[in-house]
Amino acid sequence: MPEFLTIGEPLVVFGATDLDQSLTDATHFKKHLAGAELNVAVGLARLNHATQYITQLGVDPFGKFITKALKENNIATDYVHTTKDAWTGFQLKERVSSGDPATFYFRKNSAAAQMNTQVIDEIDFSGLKHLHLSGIYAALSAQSRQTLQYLLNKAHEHGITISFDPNLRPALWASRDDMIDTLNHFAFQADIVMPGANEGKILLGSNDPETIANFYLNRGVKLAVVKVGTKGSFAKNAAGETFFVPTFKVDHVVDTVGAGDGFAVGFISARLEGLSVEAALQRGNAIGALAVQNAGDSDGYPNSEELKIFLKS
Ligand code: KDG
Repeated sequence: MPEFLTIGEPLVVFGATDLDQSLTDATHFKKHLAGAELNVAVGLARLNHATQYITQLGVDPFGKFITKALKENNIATDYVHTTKDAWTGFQLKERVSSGDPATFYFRKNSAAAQMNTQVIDEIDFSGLKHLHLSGIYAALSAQSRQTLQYLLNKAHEHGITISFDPNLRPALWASRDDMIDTLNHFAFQADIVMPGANEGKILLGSNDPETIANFYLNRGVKLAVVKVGTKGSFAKNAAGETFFVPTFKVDHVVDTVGAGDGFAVGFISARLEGLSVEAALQRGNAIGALAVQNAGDSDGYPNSEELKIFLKS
């Protein structure tokens, strides 16, 4: 019976294989699976957590590629819809020797952006323990924001814990103010909020982990988890306890995209398994470190055995 649920827009990403070439100049690309919430679903399923994913695909080769990948990754497809009226989104991604790669989206008015609240009405919430949401789905359309709010309300009614990763993507928003207001509006309704410290700078004007945590804890969030770049991860709970776990050293970073979602996989899966906040931060850091050593967003996410070996080493 599924215990983990998420909603979002899956993407196909064409990652350039030409190093340090702009998207204009790169000529070779490799196809991977992407989409922040889908990354989290892939990671949870790989760690044997029964996972449901709500989305909508176009009737096109990208949609078929994603459906195949969902099945290969043991993600339930009961709530994966299709429409003939819109395409599945995709994006291009640079390959860079340092820093974050530039990306370019082809996703406006995509199939996933057009899901409405009816898709939520068909969900069987029995047995579900955790819902993970991200600000990317909130950025897609007025309809996606309405659907997200409806899902949040239903999850609250059913007593399911909710995590929210703001996942700031300014390119998807009409304005910076709209982005900040909407993301904080959703964040305040979650049990666990997990921004990056640099996102805190934009969302509330500070990149100090404890200031960020206090901002959300003072507004009803139970646990604030802050990813502090290459340093580690910090958490503070409503009782005022603080935790910090440093990151694992990575010798060769291939691609930073997907590391934040990998962190979410580690943190959420550990909490679902009853581990402490500290152990959850450590597992989050571990999967983030594994993620950056591979080109695809989720290609480096481990199964239970691989995770055990990495943590031992
Ligand atoms: O977090 C990784 C995502 O950025 C990537 O998979 C693509 O969902 C995506 C987005 O909208 O940026």
